[in-house]
Amino acid sequence: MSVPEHGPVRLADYRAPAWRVVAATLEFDLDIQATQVRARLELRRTTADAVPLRLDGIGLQLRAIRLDGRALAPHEYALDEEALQIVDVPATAVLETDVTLDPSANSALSGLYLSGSAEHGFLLTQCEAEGFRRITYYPDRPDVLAPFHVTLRADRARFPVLLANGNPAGAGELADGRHWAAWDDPHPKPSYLFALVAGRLEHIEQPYETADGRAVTLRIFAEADAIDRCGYAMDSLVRAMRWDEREYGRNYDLDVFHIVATHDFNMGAMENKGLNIFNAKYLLADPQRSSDEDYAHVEAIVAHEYFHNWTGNRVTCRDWFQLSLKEGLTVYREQQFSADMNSATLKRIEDVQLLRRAQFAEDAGPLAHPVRPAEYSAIDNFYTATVYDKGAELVRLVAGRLGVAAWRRGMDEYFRRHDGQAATVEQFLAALGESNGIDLSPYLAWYAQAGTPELEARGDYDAAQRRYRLTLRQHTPPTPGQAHKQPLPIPVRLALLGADGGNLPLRLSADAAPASECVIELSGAEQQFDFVDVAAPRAASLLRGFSAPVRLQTDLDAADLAFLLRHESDGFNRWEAAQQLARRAIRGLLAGADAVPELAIWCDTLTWLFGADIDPALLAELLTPPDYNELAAQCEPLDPAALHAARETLEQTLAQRLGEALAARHTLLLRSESGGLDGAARGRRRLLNRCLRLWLRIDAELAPEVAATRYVLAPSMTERLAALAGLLAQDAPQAQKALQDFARRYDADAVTLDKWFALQAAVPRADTVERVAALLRHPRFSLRNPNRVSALLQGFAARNPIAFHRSDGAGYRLIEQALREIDALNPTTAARLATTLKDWRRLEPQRRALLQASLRRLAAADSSHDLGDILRRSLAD
Ligand code: B3K
Ligand code: ZN
Repeated sequence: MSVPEHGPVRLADYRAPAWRVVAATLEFDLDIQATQVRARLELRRTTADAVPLRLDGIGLQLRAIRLDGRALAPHEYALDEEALQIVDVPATAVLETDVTLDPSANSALSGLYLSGSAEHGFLLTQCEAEGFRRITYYPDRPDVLAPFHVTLRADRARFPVLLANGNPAGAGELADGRHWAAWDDPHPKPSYLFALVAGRLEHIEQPYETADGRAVTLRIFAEADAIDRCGYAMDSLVRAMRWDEREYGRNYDLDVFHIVATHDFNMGAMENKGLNIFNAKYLLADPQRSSDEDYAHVEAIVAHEYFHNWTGNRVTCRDWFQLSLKEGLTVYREQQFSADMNSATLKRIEDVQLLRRAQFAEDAGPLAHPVRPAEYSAIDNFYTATVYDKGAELVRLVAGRLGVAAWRRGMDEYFRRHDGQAATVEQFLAALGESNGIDLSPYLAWYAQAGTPELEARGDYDAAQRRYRLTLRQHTPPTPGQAHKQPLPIPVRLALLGADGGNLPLRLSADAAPASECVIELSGAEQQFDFVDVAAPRAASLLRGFSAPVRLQTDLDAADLAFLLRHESDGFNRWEAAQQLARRAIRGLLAGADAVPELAIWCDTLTWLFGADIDPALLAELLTPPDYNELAAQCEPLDPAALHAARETLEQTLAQRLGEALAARHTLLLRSESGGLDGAARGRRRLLNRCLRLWLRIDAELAPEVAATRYVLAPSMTERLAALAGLLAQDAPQAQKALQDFARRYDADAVTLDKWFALQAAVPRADTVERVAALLRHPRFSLRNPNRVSALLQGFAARNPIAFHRSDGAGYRLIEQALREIDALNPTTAARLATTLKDWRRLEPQRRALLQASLRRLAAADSSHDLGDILRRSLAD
């Protein structure tokens, strides 16, 4: 394995930049194979003493270099693979460089690259975190902020559209069929927010007036075959802009806001100032080709990137250790927005599902790290569920501690203090706390400590005293590099339910006003809370709304949980009661118990609820046991086949218990199904498809016939996918025909064809390994395209325990082989795929040895810095 050229980067080593960029002027002569970049940087030294000027730069061919107008001789500067250094530079200076680069050879998709073919594709950039240094020599760090003036020149016929950040600042014709366009971004920004796009693109546009009166033109650009699918993204953008004005008083700050869609992108989207770039799968939507989930993603991600304009761009991060300052906060803002636009309960359930299956799993394995890590070796590997999703939970803790009005006051103060700056987590907490006279510094410990706290709760009722005593205890298991953990402030939102299911009035002291719900905060390792003058509770409902990202263990028995499942008015905790019952049932099955009472109680209670008047979308979630990956993170030793089988037993038993009611409900819901996109229609469809999935388990005759018909007649992609996935999961005879039809229908549409690859990778059969191996050679498959790799290989490794964990190790070897090839093309994609191998240690001995051997072979070979970092940390003791 190639050793990193230098040791890890440490937060403790942070030093303010010695050189600032007062203004950056860039000129691009764009060409697919040979683009020339001329940079003119006005530099100012920040230190009293002379310090060499060091600029980052990777893979650039330096053609010319001038300091204050004078060409430098080779002995006056030093160049290595990563940097340009000039020792003798006056305290203010102008540096000009000319470099050449080849976008068509950039398969890593970082820096300036080509999307699509050389003949028809277009040029674009991705700079976060450290891509800008692949475009020109620059102090490529987030705390160097500068206004940018950018001129793009290119052949007009080949590149009719020329875009960069900021406002348009002129355009015109040049000789030889070339043209130019200039862009001015007046808002000082770090280089990671730089972007340009050039090519043949269509657009849609819409005028928008901000609450503070600025006229803005909103445009979405896409290639011709996709431009008619951008309308929903535009509507989502307008909703997000209005919402940010209303909820946070934030207005947009340029004359144009542009979004561009590409099929070749390493992640979901990128918030470049005024020029967001999107992975097409999170921007394009139409009723025939997009599922309800796709629509939700488009709305959420368009909003997320837009919200970054203030949380990320106007206030950016001092260094990459502070990444969660922008990401956790922006995820939280997006969660609030999506909750407001849709069902708040459902959104919370989905967010917690994701947190548990991705972040809790990360916290429980070798890649665990704090929301603000103390060191990193490859920063691209820290765009994780911990930084994003646990980071959002921490913002939620703080927002909850403050309450609605104080949160808004605190955020106003944060923007007032730090607009135009690169800030830290400490500054964020200080602004929020000081504007409200509250010390929020205890929450900083959450940012520094990895691992998921375990919270134990015990309730005791003293009838004579009418006192309910809640004892809370916390403990966080060790994580790599952090053996000892400290107690954290854990807010617990709770209610006590009486025998009739209603909330009992609660108070902690006799002179307090009683409330139906309250929040207590555990700050030490153990604490008792006495609720006084309270009637005997039937059950305590703790951690309502998931008020802290912890694993809760209560003294409730299965009957108590069933009671909560029937009566709890907090939708989230109602769902949580079902999850807890299911988790206990699975534990019982895995332990080989003869009788598993929780399984029967779970089924009985859900059957009762199935006939009750309950929101269809919530009911669909109640009927779904916890995700395999969430459960796996709790099992050691883990036998993937046994865990999968236990989860199957739950679904099968539930389906049998519901029996004919499934077909009846399915028929009823199908009658009202017409592909509508409103929330109610989406909720009904969720239940409709859940019913089909369960019904297919108990009826091998009629149910597959109905599914096959629904596949053909489906008015929406959600239905078509559900029918096909159900047929495939049951291995129904109709499945293959439908699969072939799907490929024919959507052959020309990359985003939808990805679903075809993903569906096959997810088929829970041992021979899916061979199927995936064959699909790797399919003419439509390419290891160069991150979406396709993710659909086929990430889907296989992360969501198909039966095939991936096949006991002969064939699944591991498949990923091992693919990783070698992907890493040579695109290290970011390889490193992400490699995280699916991290949990080898918790496996039962046979699989553990096989997976460890695959990891070791990979680690022994040459690999990229990014992949090497994941392998090294996964294998570390
Ligand atoms: N900020 C980008 C992610 C960049 C990832 C770089 N490896 C998208 C987002 O979080 O909005
Ligand atoms: Zn983000």
